[in-house]
Amino acid sequence: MNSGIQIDASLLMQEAKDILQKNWISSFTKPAPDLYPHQWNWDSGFIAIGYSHYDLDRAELELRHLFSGQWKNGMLPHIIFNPEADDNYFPGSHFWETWRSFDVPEHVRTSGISNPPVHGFVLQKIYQNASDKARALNFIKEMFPKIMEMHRYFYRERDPHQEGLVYIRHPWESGNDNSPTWDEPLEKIDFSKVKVPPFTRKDLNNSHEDHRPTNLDYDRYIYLIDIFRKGDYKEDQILKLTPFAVQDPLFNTILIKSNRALIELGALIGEDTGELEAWNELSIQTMNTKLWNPDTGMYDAYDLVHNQRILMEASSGLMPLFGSVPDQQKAEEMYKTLCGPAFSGSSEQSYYLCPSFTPMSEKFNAKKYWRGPVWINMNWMLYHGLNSYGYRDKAEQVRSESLELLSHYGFYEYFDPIRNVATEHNQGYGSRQFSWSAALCLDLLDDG
Ligand code: 2M8
Repeated sequence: MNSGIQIDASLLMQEAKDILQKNWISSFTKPAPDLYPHQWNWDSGFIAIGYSHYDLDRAELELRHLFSGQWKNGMLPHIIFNPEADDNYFPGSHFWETWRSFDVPEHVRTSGISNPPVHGFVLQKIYQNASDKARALNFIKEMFPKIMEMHRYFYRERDPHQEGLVYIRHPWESGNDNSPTWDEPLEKIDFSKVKVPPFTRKDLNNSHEDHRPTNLDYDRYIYLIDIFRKGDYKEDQILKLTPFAVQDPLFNTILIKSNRALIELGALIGEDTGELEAWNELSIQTMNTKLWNPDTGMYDAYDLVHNQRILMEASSGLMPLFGSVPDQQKAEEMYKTLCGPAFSGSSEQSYYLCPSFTPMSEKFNAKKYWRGPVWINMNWMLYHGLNSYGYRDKAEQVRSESLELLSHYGFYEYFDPIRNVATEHNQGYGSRQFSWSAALCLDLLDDG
């Protein structure tokens, strides 16, 4: 380990498996014991990667249960509700009024938005880790068409200019829910002119308010859901009504990475992959022409409603490394950004890699959710991205610091990036026993 910290890998592995077992409820895994009582879309993808190291059954069940909530138009919702816990989380299934859409599945309750499409590369990971390749191949055959339908949905319904970049229509779709990246478009909503339906938050029953979004953030989240309800979940209607439609470099990177994985898996099972190749060519090209920012050495986001770039100061602007989007020259610029003061700090103030938002910004908050803390899933993607461009030492630093955080402070949802504060505080933030921290720990340990 670069840090010189000794890690007991077998103990960590056992703890990680215990957490997944604790959060498992009959056919899927909750992200956390209390705060998140349902099945979450991208969480389950990362969780399945963890299971694939020791329990192929569970990995398969996790994805199967997730896709039982897929809509008829291909959309995979960000939450598949657990009917037994519907009262424990807001917004619960009824609030979404998804019955307004003809596309909802018959017997499964879901939310009405999606999440980063991790499932293509997750499926590939499951195949790579499986000892029973014949069985894993059958699972690829089962999942491939469902994942393809989801990708078709994104390129058909969320790419109005047919430029290969899909938009998110709610911050929760990004997975980086409370990132300051979304502030600019959200601040344009004038609440003296619009009405937010009444609601009561429940997240603060299970988490510290300093670590969670503000009430104003929730007003914005709920206002957007009301627009989806008014638009009957029809994408063209919603696009006319919504103040929020953003092309996010992380979301598009994940789509590209999954396209690439499906191209390789498709070859294994004899599927035609021409559609995937055409999508990827256009997506990569437009990421580089429309979102690349040579001044920052990162990829920006783009606000489609107000037709303007959003200057990226979040680590998601570095994630295109994970999707092999930049050429080597751009990758070198990104590497310098990562190693510079914005994300690595200085000798006086050093950070755990990688803060989710640059501590140099006044919007940085070391404790609050996606506004600064280190997240294990983001580190996992960064680790793989750096490795693929040959930045092996930096990749190893990201891997070892992630394991250091987990073994030192526990399997928290997120961590303070400022080293001396983290040490003093001696724990992480958000929920304890967080499933994707445990699952990806297993994968990072396996790469050691
Ligand atoms: C967080 O998001 C949910 C809403 O979907 C919440 O705050 O209640 C995010 O960290 C998201 O990325 C994650 O998928 C979810 C469950 O872990 O929690």
